Formats: sequence, C-alpha cells, structure tokens
Amino acid sequence: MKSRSIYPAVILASIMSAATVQAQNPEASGSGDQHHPEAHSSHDQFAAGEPGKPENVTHTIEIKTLDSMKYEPSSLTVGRGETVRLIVTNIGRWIHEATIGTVAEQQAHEAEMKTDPHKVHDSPNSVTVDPGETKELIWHFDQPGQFEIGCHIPGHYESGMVAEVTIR
Ligand SMILES: [Cu+2]
Repeated sequence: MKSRSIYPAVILASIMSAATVQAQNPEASGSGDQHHPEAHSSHDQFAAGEPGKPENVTHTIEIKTLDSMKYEPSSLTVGRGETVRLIVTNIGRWIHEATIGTVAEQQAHEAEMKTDPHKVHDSPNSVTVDPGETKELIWHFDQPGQFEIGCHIPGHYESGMVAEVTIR
C-alpha cells in the first residue's frame, strides 16, 4: 500500500518539468521580436537636453512649488549650452514634482502618471518634493527652443502647474 504513494510524486515531478519547458518557450519565441528593446531605449532620450554634471554647472536657478498650482518663477530663460542647477523647493503643504521636458514629453509623463499614480520616482529629468523639501536637478540644455517644467501629481498639470523654459 505504501509503495503507491510514489506514483503521485513521480507524476507531479513530470508535470512540473513539463511546466518548466512551457514557461521557457514563450521567452524563446519572443526573443525574435527586436521592437521592444528599441522602444525602451528611446524612452530614455530627452528632447530638452540631457542630464548634466555638477562640475559643468553654469547657472543656478531656484524654483518654488506652490499649492496654488504654480511655480515661482513661472518662466525661465537659459542660454543654449548651459548646464543649470535647478533647486526645487516645495513651500506648499501638498506634494509636488518638477519634470523638465518638451510639451510632448510632459503629455507622455502625464499619461504615465494617470495609469500609475504611484509612479512618483525621481529620474534624471524629474524630482518629487514633499512639503518643505528641497531637491536638485542638474540639466544640460543643448539646443534652443521652448520647454516646460511641469508637475504631474494628478490634476496639477491640468490645472496649469507649468513653468515655461526658453532656451536661446
Ligand atoms: Cu504640483
């Protein structure tokens, strides 16, 4: 009678090894698709410039986040090729953020935050500041144009929480 208990164990083992093979197959067939890695790497390109190095900073700008859904100042002008240290201080009582980007990048980030409101990680072009907190962004603006600093805490960008950045 006791010897029968061996069979379920053998069957279970063979089912598990079959499941392992099945789990590996989708990966093997998926490796032929080269589109996904490219889509990911292009996401990390920034049209407004690139992350800057502290030793290259040529211009320091302080900007405050306000609960009135504004930045102070609400517009900045920077010379082309400058590396800016942006010191972001939240003087309000709500959480805010500051994301540097083109209008298209702001809209993409806005859509991302709507899908996943908990996605408030700092990244090279974005900081999230709690009330009373100060954080820095160092950014190299390598081309002329009109960019934005936007707050993507849900509802804020829609309410006009944007600072215009002119690079000339
Ligand atoms: Cu905000």
